[in-house]
Amino acid sequence: MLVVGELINSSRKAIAQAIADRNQAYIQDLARKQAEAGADIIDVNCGTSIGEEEKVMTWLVNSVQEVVDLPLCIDSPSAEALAAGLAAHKGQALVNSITAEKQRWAEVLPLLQQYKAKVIALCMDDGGMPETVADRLRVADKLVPGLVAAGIPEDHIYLDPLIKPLGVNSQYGVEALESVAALRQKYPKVHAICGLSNVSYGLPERRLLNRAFMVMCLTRGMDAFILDPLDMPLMGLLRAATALYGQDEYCLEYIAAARAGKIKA
Ligand code: THG
Repeated sequence: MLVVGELINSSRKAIAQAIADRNQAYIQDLARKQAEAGADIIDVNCGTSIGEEEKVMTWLVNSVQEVVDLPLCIDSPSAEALAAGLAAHKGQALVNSITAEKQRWAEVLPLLQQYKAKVIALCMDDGGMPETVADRLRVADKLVPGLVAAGIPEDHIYLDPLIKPLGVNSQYGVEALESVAALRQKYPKVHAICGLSNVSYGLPERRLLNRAFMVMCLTRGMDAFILDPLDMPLMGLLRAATALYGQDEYCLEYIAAARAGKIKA
């Protein structure tokens, strides 16, 4: 199971403030805490730093990699910011994200090739957000063969079905789950990832929905999550569900996490 720690994201007020103040200690502390809690990759996002995204992304990448020995998930709607982040990054980055939109595809693909990066591929194209399972499969049928033809190995690709808020439509959860199953069946060597918290947007006690949804996604083949690794019940469930789903040989990861006090009933 791949855990991407989501907390260094400028849509969060504390991060927007830390970026504005260039508060490196705050960013670095949050990077360390997420790594300590079990994140495999740290997401860095400065989407709200309009006009200075390249500078801010470079600063974030350098600040985080100064204190944690992990690859980063370079998360930006701006291709220039992705390029700046990749140029500063040490090791193999995860680019967040490419889509089948003509412009996005043309801007991001060369970066993947230049930096041999892994990539999150969102199941969307110029037709907009996917509505149905069939929409997502149709877009994946452009994304996966297109990326493979461009030299990106299947196991460097993380398909994101794009999770929509359950509060908007009571079928959005089940639609996402069926999408994961369909994507993994059609492309078994390609990974599936999602941002967990989208599902609970606008509803009370969001963490309950996020936790339940994580377990359900996992049993349909999701093998990577963008989440809050400091949510201890969530990480406990993640390790338990991974072991129960047969993805943790001899329950070694589960046992190690319990021994280290990182998960707790
Ligand atoms: N797919 C991909 N990338 C993504 C997402 C996705 N990146 C962004 C997002 N979704 C996942 N990351 C976050 C980061 C932080 C928060 C939620 C998702 C977060 N939100 C607070 C909340 O919802 O309460 C915001 C409020 C605040 O703290 O200020 O913390 O789906 N590929």
